[in-house]
Amino acid sequence: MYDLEDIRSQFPILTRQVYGRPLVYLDNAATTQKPRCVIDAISDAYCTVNANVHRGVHRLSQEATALHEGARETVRRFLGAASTSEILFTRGTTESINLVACSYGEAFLHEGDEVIISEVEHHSNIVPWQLLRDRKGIVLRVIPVTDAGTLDMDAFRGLFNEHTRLVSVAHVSNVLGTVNPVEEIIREAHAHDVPVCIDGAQSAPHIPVDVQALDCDFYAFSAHKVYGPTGVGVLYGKEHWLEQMTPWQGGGEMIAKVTFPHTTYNELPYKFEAGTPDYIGTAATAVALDYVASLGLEQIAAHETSLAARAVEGLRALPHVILYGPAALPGMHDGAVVSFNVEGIHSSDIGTLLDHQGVAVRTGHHCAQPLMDRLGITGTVRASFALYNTPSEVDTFLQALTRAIHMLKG
Ligand code: 7TS
Repeated sequence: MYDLEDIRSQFPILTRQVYGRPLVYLDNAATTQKPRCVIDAISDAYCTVNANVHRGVHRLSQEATALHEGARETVRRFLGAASTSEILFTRGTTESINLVACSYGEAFLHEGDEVIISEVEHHSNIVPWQLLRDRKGIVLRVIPVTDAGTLDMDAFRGLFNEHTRLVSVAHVSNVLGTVNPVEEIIREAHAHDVPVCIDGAQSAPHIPVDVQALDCDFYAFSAHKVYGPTGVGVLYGKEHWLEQMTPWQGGGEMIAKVTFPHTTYNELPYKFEAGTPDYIGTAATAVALDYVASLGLEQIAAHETSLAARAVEGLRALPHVILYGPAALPGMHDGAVVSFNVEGIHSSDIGTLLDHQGVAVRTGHHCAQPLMDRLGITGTVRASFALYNTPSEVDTFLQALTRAIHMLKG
């Protein structure tokens, strides 16, 4: 039973007011709010077990290590990975993708080799590959987006050649909410012996993911978008690849033996985790993932999708509103994100008028400028839903938007 009132009571921030009105937080694709159990986990860890991990003979360090490594096991379970040696902790999706670009890039990519990305990508799945292009002379190939906001799969199939070495694509678009057909993408890429990296920043909070069933080679997500703390990310990588990849950062933890002439590296996953990890953050991440699992990602997704459908229905009925992506088509998409504009009005003007009515949305290019170029716009207003949002909040958002449109368009 999905008890919204009980769920909301666990998120302290949801009781606050903005400009004298109850906060309606619809910027969840940027970051989610935190339940009390996650906030308490951070405070409890600092109050009771704080000590550096992996290196202390003393009791506190052992307990902190157990929490940190226990969190790795929780992430392994959350993703359905075969082993904790395939679960690397990072600072976020961005760092996870940079790790793949640097370490996989160093080991496997040479001048003239090709990496396939797509036109819907967040900048964090574009720029790391451009940096690699500038270092190594690789070539980027881009899957075009159709007018419906979906990936052009025929064009995708046509991008493969003997130089293709990696496909790196978003599971869910942070702008359009489109769920990309990653199963098909992975099947196609593997048929060409090409591994696939999935940017799961927007799917981890919304879609149950089993990396073994998906058979992806890498999968990246951020804890802060799954009700966990900021500053913690995850990279899942198949052991087969991770074993062959070189570390991208050097320091403590990632070594087996250091001498001036030569250093050998630690075993997985530590080889890729230089320096003191955010063990307080990983402990809180585990609490967040357990919280999500206790509610059930299927139920969460069904709830969020129904909120998005309600929003789309309301938006369609409003004058001057232009919807983007699958939301613009009859039938509904299954994401938790809706992007739109009001004819002739800058997205930030709408965002400001909504904010003054207590409704938090994101406006602008959403770190996806190439997609904006494709759509021929500079930005959108984006409402994105989470497990604690309510149908009545959607209605408040629609009423606030109606008022904003009335003010701006008369
Ligand atoms: N990939 C996608 C698809 C994202 O949506 C984001 C963040 C990232 C990568 C980067 O995640 P980070 O945690 O490393 O920053 N997306 C957004 C957004 O849509 N609004 O703010 C951040």
